[in-house]
Amino acid sequence: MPALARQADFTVKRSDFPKDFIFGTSTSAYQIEGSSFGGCGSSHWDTFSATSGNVVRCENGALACAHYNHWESDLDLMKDLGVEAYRFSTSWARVMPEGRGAVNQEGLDFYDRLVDGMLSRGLAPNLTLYHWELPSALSDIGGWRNRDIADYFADYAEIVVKRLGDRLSTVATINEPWCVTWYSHFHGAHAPGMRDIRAVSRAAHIVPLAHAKAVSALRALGQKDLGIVLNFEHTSALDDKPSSLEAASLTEGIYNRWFLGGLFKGEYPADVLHYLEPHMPKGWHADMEQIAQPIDWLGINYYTRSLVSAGKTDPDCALPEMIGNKGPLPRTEMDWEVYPEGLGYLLEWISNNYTGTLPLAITENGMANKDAVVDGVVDDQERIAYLDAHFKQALGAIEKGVPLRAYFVWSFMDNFEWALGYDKRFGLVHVDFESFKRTPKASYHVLKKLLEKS
Ligand code: GCO
Repeated sequence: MPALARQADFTVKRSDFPKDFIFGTSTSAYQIEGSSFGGCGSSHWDTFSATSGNVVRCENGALACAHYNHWESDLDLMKDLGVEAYRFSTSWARVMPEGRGAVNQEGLDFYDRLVDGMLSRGLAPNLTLYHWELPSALSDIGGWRNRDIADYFADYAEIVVKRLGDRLSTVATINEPWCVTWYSHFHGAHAPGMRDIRAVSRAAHIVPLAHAKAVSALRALGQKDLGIVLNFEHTSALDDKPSSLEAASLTEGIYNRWFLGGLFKGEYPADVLHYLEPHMPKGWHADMEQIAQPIDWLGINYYTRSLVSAGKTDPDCALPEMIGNKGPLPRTEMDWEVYPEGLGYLLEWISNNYTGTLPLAITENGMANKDAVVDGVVDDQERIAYLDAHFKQALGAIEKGVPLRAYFVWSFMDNFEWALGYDKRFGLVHVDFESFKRTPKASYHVLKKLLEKS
């Protein structure tokens, strides 16, 4: 496998981007805050990670980066970096420890201070309402398989936005529905760790429904700039075999077309629906109009590509087996191939086929790297090369007329990388998970240079 490219500086310039283009960084609550602080309730990630075999060394988000206690200096570092915006999330389990009913005032007060802290440092707050901390009490009653959760989510969204909404630049309902549904209810890789066709079929409809109910509730409050964040992989067939082409097309349908179809066309793609419909909640058709109600922007998370071939499927399986393969490209610490062209392709494909003139934002892009502090320095030149190549793709898309408005690097700092625990470092800032010391990496310093107003 070829080595990752290394690069000491960016080749793109700030002035290559439109004047009002927004650069930001991104994090999520469970991955950084420390869920043991401040009266936060139990979430399905706390119990999933405590179950051996699910998360490396059973690591969890109890302490994470202790951002709950270090938020002021973290925001100072972000201000110093020179980004204009910060994409953060509120934890449902922190705001409502039982998922409904009582509010943990201490939790809401924390987010209130955090948002004020962003504004006083010139950082535009971009909120995500669900980045995966489903309260355990809601998991107990079926989580995303239970239609009632959609209403509870809308109630939670209202409570957060009533408190913070007057100061937010944008609000995203749900982060990465594919991960919330397929990765968590069919592949079993994320909480709640299920592998069940009925579970995923229900969740794949109830998650968009929850988004829609939250959008309706927030619109009624007069909240502006409402969106959702979807993740995409560039998907193609491993080879020319008809079975590979078929498997790639179905994978692409599940990953890239299902949620776009529901949200922007009011219909799920027929090739995927064929497999899911027998298990979907009764009366699902009636929800499609609400699911497809207009939103104000779409967030796109992009990291890598997938080369798909067909597996051996037994006749009684509900869904043919699809295998994701790696090609010959250099890979990050996640073992993900670096394929910047996929970002350019997807931006054009999404806007041409689904979103038209709707503003788009890259809400996550970045890489995990083998980063270590040596003599006080983290020389992550691989990350600089990775970001530079993806910035170029973003620029290319803008030149072709894609209404791309913002780019958020994942992530501001190293954090809890879900099932992979603390080994995978995605940050512009290195975190020592014992002392909680922060060390800006080389990528932070060159990004700061790029962002300096010239
Ligand atoms: C996701 C999440 C992030 C991850 C990041 C790297 O995409 O899984 O939004 O929480 O940490 O994507 O895997």
